[in-house]
Amino acid sequence: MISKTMSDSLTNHLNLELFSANQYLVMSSYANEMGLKGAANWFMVQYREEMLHFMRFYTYLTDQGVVISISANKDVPGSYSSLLEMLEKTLTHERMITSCINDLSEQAVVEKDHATRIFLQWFVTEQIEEENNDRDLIAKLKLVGTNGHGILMIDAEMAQRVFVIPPGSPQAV
Ligand code: OFO
Repeated sequence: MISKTMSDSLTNHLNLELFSANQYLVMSSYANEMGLKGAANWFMVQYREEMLHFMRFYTYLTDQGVVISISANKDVPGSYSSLLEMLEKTLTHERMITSCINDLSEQAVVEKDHATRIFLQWFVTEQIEEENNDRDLIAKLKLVGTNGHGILMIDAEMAQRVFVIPPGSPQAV
């Protein structure tokens, strides 16, 4: 049993995960256009991870008997001056997501909704890794500045990222 306020909050967040996915899909396309195939791969993997996050919320809500609603997608930003800018925007966005997950967890505690609190635990941990990945790349990009060779080395590192479906994940990603 899940309250209406909790299911509304989770549905809002489900839509945010979809927005995240779309944002990273556009960034992948943008990086590709900049000639940064490794970064394009990195953002494509990020897109697929966000779709997995979306599906986690979808599955949890439907298992709880909630019919989900998808909000009209707000426009996804589509113009960036550099890879550094894309990653700085990514980190800012992920910090906002972390804050939303914390608010949802707090709401679950207040409502004594332990099923939702446990469901959200995976995301609490996941956000640490997400922010850490972004910070690491930003630090490296700041070190190389506008040096093309340095940026291409980071691009080559970003090419190594592989999409891995964590155990227990929902289907359909
Ligand atoms: Fe990028 O994080 Fe989803 O939750």
